[in-house]
Amino acid sequence: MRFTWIVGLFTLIFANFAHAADVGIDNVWLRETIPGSQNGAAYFTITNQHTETVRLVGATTAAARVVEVHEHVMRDGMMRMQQVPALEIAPAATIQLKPGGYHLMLFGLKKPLVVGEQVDFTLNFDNGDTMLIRGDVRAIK
Ligand SMILES: [Cu+2]
Repeated sequence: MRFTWIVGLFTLIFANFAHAADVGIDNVWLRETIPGSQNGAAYFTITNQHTETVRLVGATTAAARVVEVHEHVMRDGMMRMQQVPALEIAPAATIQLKPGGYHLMLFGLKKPLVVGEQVDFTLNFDNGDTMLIRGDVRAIK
């Protein structure tokens, strides 16, 4: 029982190290929660150091009920958000998730996000790889 748990832990750590060599994540942050809002957004910079295209298809966090990859698009003269089924990062490419662009959308926050807190996410890629990342909650400017 205990042995199994330890092997599982090592597998998890190894998987993350193995993946970290291929995908670089920098500057993970979230917006502090606007009073009354149940939703949030997370941003980071993702770099593909792999020789093949990497596709980010989703994420999970204990901090929210649902996480989706979103983009902003102009439609009928209005800026709107919509889900991106897969965020494609070409080999050697870097994509910045930022306000007004791509972001992780958090629906159904368990509690308001307060400046200085940290939030963990598991990123899910289309090949079944996962990656743990941690972000800081920052003030809205
Ligand atoms: Cu959104």
